[in-house]
Amino acid sequence: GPEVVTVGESMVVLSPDPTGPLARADRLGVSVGGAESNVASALAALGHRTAWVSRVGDDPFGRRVLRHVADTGVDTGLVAVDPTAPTGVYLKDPTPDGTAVHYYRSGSAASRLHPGVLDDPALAGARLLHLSGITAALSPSCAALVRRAVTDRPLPAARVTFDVNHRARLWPAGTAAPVLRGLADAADVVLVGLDEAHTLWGVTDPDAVRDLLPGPDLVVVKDADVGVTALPRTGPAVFVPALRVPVHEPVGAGDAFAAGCLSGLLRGLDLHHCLRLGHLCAVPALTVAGDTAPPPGRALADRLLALPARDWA
Ligand code: KDG
Repeated sequence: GPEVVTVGESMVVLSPDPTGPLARADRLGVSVGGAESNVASALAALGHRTAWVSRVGDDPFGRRVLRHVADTGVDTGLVAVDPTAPTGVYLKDPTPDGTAVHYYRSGSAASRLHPGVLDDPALAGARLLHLSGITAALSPSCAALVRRAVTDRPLPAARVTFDVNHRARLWPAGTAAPVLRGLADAADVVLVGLDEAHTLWGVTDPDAVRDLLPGPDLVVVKDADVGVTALPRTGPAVFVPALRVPVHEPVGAGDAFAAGCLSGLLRGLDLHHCLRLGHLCAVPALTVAGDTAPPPGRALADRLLALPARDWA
């Protein structure tokens, strides 16, 4: 069985090619995106046996999503194909102020994911179950799935990791705030952006995030191009500055960071090196237009991980 299981919706992504405002685009490039399959792909590239649990429509975009994720080395054997609901789609609208997204996903096949999808015996031995707050916004059955995963622990041996991933286009902050806080507090490891923690909960520094979320063993607070702070339940907080790279488009970088950080936890690295591995994995995703880019290979990553702290960033 897999070492890591991720659950969530993935979609076909349509983005103007060449890049520019969607309203004036003549051609759209086609790719695949979805926070939890992005994490799964990066973890597979880092050498972890990883399964992605989801649902797609019985349609060309569903086949495209399945083929893309399987080609990254992720086990897609537990992705259901739904003959009566479509695969979701999202469009990117790159503007000078950043990239906006437009979703065509309500009523999608993945919105019919439900709490029973984690009951397959093939998953029972997994060490890590990764979820995000996106799924909680998709439908009542998806919300119940995330709630059950963090509270009932259907994969008994798995640490539950939760990326807050507030998507304002799916639900307003006022609605999302208490739900995401409850889910995050019930997880073992939480990843959250300081910007989204501020939008959701009004907090402005990592310690305040930790005070709001006393439950997890570890809370990882990401502050964009500044750096990331890991706040364990016991022991001191650890900060690692971000690497300075030319950012092409940040969508997907959070997923790559999560994968690196989780890989470090699975490998038993200390928190400083877990955060470094997260940053290293985020670099390729930051510097390409697509949502995903393969992380650095193991040999290069291990050399960069071994740099003395003064040579980092
Ligand atoms: O983290 C990147 C994701 O947001 C993107 O790939 C699409 O899953 C997605 C979503 O729901 O926004």
